[in-house]
Amino acid sequence: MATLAPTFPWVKGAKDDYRTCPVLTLKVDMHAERLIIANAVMAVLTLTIGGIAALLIALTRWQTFHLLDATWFYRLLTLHGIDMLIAWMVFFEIAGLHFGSTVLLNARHAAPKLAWLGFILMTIGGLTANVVVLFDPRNTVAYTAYMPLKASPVFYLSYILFAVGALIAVATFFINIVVAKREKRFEGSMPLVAFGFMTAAILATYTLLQGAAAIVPAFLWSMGVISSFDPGIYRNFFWGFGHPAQQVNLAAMISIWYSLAQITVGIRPVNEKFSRLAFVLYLFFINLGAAHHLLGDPGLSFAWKAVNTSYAMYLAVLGSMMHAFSIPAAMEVALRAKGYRKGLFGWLRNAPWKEPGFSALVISIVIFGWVGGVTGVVIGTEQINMLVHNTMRLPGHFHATVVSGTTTAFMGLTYYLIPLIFRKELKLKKWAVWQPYVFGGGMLLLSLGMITSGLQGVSRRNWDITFAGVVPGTVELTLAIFGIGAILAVIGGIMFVTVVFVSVLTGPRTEANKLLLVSGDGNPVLESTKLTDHMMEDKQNQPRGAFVLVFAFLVWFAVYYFTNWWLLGRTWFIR
Ligand code: HEM
Ligand SMILES: [Cu+2]
Repeated sequence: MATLAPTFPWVKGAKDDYRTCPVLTLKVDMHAERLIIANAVMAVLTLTIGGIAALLIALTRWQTFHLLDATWFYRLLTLHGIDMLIAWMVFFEIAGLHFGSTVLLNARHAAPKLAWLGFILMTIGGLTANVVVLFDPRNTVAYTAYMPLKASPVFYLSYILFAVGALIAVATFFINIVVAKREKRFEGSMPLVAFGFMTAAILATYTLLQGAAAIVPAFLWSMGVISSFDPGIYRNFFWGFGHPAQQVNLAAMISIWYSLAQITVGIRPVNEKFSRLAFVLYLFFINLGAAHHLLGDPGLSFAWKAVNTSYAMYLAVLGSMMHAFSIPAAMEVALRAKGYRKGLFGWLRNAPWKEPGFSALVISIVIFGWVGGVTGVVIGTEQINMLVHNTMRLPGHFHATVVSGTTTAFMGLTYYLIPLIFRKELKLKKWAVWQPYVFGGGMLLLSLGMITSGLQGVSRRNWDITFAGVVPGTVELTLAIFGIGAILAVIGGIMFVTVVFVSVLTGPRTEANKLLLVSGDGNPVLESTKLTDHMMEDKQNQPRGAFVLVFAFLVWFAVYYFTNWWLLGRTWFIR
């Protein structure tokens, strides 16, 4: 970064266009700052609405309470899917893209007007979707809106507005990168975290275009302009959007893993090329995964399904495993370099467990990989999918990935955005220390409860499971585990939202003066633990513990995978 121009080209004389963050020692463009704040606020707001719906639908699926009637259950299920999976995730990611293409590159926001247009369209689209789902009974179609379920035209229009807004915002990411390169804000390849966000942005672009190919015809059909549209084609395009959208979440989450590991233990990636390659694998292979949503569909051949959901698809899984080794390994090296070298896991015992960014990171990695990743590969395998299709194992899987994994990581990062970008002191620090544990612990119970209920045949998206007669006692138990987990997770969610809003809405604006929130000696960690090449290569600092953990993971993976084949074998008795 030595040859950087001293100031932004356009700020000559104008003082209020950027500030220099004393902690990151990076320039923060004020347009970018306001955009990040606006998107983050909308993200937390939609998370709050989605969370209220979460509690109510969870207390309905927990058969002992069975709180809502059918209409309200499906209405709030729809709302929950939209606000959580679409609004909370995408608003937060757009905030991340604005951050990654400006602050991280020490560059300006080159297209703020366009970015605001994107934000406004997303906000109108998101709020409209909420209103029409709550007040128009035609729109209880779940967030997937599978044809031939017919929602009102405004429902589809709200999706289109949101998606166009998101596309515009993503376009500004690319504009920023090109301008930053031209203005020589960075040299050579961009920093790893920004590179990860770029992966997310590329995925987002074709994801949103495929979404349009599903939603636009559905919109026309709902208005009566076209008389029919093949539900199979709709599903194909819908998942061409819905599945890669999860990979946008994944790429964003992993970029945030690298940031949190850098912030909290000062890592340096053990091998940057290796990490970049892992991101590139997503770009090329993850789209194939979309086919795993169609495994129960008629009309597609076995061979088509099997090819698309395995082989090349596993190259994308390989990408995740590369990151899942590379980050813990880098954390181990960094902590060993600080002197925590005792035994295999001394580094882990001495890690900053009270720092919310660190605990959120570890919880996110562990539940994402050990629960979400492993169950996902099983669900996505053509043959064993038959054991699982449309049971509670599905939401069990993705509450481990997109919630315990992505949402926890986003929450962890938010704690640092408050001092660095909102420029507010973090309030209720004790709550923040506990929050990742309460949320993560609750989510783990919820996922395991859903997975074990699904194993016994409880279906997903089902208002009442008693219609078929008796419910076995073990289902009552697993649903209770799920329900208790849900309550804990909601408490964790309330803690998060409270910390954010109390911090942001009270107290004066102040420049941050340190990076760590609760642990550490107040020195910016990035400075105090700059890892030298010598430290990285020191034999004593090699990541032996992380290696053992990864090996244990692979064993668990194999056990779970083959157990499912064994279970499948037991469903037929061939004599
Ligand atoms: C306190 C936190 C949460 C709780 C208690 C919770 C609970 C639930 C429950 C009970 C269901 C219905 C399952 C079924 O009947 O099939 C559900 C569905 C779902 N949840 Fe969550 N959830 C939480 C957070 C989240 C978050 C943060 C996301 C996304 C980032 C998310 C994404 C989804 C999705 C996509 C569905 C499927 C909706 C559908 O089938 O249409 N959830 N959740
Ligand atoms: Cu998928």
